[in-house]
Amino acid sequence: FIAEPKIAAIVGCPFSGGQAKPGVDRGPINLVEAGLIQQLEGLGWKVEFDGHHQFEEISANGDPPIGKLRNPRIVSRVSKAVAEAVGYHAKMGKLPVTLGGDHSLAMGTISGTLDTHPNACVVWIDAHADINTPETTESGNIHGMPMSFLLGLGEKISEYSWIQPRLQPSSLVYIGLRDVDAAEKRILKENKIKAFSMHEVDKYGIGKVVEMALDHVNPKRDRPIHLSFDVDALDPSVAPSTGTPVRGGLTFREGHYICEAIYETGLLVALDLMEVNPSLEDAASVHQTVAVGCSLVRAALGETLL
Ligand code: B3U
Ligand code: MN
Ligand code: MN
Repeated sequence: FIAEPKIAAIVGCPFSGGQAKPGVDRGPINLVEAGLIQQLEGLGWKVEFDGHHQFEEISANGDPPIGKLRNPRIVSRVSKAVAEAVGYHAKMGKLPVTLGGDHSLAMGTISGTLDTHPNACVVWIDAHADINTPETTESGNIHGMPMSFLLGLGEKISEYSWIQPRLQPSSLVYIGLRDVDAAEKRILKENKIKAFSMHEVDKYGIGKVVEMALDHVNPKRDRPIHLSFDVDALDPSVAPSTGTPVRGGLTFREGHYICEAIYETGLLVALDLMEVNPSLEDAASVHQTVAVGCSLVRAALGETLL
């Protein structure tokens, strides 16, 4: 699906409005400053990056809550801009690599992918399911809800009517879950959404889990893949600087294995790396988390040991 020579388009998204902790907007800036672009060029990719998005221009006059949703207009408008950017790069045959920023941005990235690749499936790597609806959310944080908007679940909010709910529940698979709200568990069951929690990673091993995940969403290995990686899927000992760390996560190698295995399919059409927050924890933790983030992206773009 990606034309040769392979071109990656970096979509830097300094945005934190989908959750409450400041600093996650610095994630993409730190990832690029750490040398991510040169590292990808070192793998043989042509890399396009013309600066981070300037979301400051998107405003919404105080943006009071809609129901329980916090910052609902800004989050919607930013994601819409991201959908257009990702969709454009994908149409040009490039691989959009979106650097977050919080995971609400995936409403945009996945919408953009589906504009160009309507048959794409989504592999979502996260400690959380991010599938609360406007009714079920307890936090009001929209980074905990992008999947429900993309699937068309829950109450319709007119501000979000630009999102076409085109993703089928059978086209989504999760790996890494370990902090899922009761209402989210119900939503996963009702919609028969396939999820491999850390329990399954322990039971089967990551190799088997990725194979089973792909067998579910991509049995013939012929569908484009959107990989959305929330860095909090990794154990906090591996990626400490993130807004909602949950112990018992993926090891360094398990996280990388997922990226390598998706790359090996040759079907990757879009990648998100989300929720790196360089303002959390000490300098060494920040350095470690940013380095791991760069390394996951390299793994998904073909860095191998041999
Ligand atoms: N499920 C909770 C917590 C959460 C979701 N995503 C993150 N945290 N990062 C919520 O707020 O919806
Ligand atoms: Mn997430
Ligand atoms: Mn998460």
